[in-house]
Amino acid sequence: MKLSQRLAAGLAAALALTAVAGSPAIAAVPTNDLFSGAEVVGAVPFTTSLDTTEATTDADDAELNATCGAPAMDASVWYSFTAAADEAYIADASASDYSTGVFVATGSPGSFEVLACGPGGAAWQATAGATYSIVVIDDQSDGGGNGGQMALMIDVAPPPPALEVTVDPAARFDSKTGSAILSGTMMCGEDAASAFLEAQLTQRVGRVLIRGFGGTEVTCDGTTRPWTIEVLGDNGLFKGGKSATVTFAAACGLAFCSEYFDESTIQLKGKGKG
Ligand SMILES: [Ca+2]
Repeated sequence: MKLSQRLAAGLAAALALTAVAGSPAIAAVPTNDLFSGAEVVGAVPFTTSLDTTEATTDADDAELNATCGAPAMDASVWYSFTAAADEAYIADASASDYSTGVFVATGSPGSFEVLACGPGGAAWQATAGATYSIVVIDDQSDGGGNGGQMALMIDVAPPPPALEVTVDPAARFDSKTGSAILSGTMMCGEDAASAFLEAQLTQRVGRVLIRGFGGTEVTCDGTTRPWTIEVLGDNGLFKGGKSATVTFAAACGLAFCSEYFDESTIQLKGKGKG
């Protein structure tokens, strides 16, 4: 019993020593730390994993961030990608074990033009034959550290989710509360990562322009569903009659959003069946 325990402990210690001796004292500075060493990306889909703990930041990073405003630009690594076709692409580093930001730019130091940037990833419309710098940074949103184990995927971007919205030409209003209840239908594709539906209602009541704003939760599963939004006037009660409404909806996928915008005049009709 005791012997086997000692053996086990000794074996574990030996393994630990081997592990320490077998790994480098520190991670190396990535070869694509700088613009000049950018790793060329061949065909997509492209995936890579890289230890960026020794990556550095410099003035080129700051130039890119001048138009984006990431909280930090630490541990940047560079990729160079020449698009094969006029197509939308996505660079996604969100699977990394630290908080990343992704920049996509054309040009070179001193004349960068940033096309897209965002936390975790960025998507952009590419032109066949054009070369893009794709830069993954540690944006420090997680509060510290310098880089980590980065995971990057570059591929043709998925299309925006499907989105269809209708707004009913008549809405109910409740004379007690002065609220209007707008309605309609909405369908958004199940590939939507986020979606919303909002409405603004304005109505002239006497000399006053009553305004109100409301929104509702939406479910994106490809099914057309009815929606209602209750709108309370910010500065008075809505009444029966004509009213102007602006409805805005969006459904966003991994890369792009579909948007819906409608401006119309609807009828507010009294609550109840008479
Ligand atoms: Ca760098």
